[in-house]
Amino acid sequence: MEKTFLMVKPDGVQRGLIGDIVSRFEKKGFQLVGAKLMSISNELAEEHYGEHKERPFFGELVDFITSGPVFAMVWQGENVITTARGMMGATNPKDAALGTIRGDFGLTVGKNIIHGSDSAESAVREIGLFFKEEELVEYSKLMNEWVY
Ligand code: IDP
Repeated sequence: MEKTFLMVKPDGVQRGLIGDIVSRFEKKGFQLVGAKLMSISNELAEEHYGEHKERPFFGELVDFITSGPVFAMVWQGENVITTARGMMGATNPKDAALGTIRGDFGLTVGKNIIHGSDSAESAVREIGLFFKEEELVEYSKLMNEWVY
């Protein structure tokens, strides 16, 4: 089953949005297979956002993502990577549709509440960066027979 890495960023944690965000993915029918509240080191932040190293906002991005705890998660389900991106909304909350997480809760691109892997390759890479194999839980969920 497809898996993706999702993370409530420090602004979402501080604003008390973890519960709402988890609830949206649960209600959609996805299955949580790993989760933890954690601090991100500078080293991990630079690795995670490596593709943006040359961008002018890179320093700001690393400072922000290390500024407070994040809630890191792994979710699984059919098409979870693309569907979760849709549920998050556009990168800049001002362009994100209402009903999406960024559209409902955010105002600026620098504080856009949530991160989600953008491809199968990113999902594998990011899950590996944030979680050890033994932190992911394989279990069958009774709900699934009413989802699929
Ligand atoms: P994504 O998070 O929707 O995949 P990316 O383009 O991969 O978007 O950018 C990563 C993160 O970098 C964004 O979520 C946002 O927090 C931040 N970011 C993107 N563009 C800007 C900018 O112009 N200024 C400040 N932060 C930015």
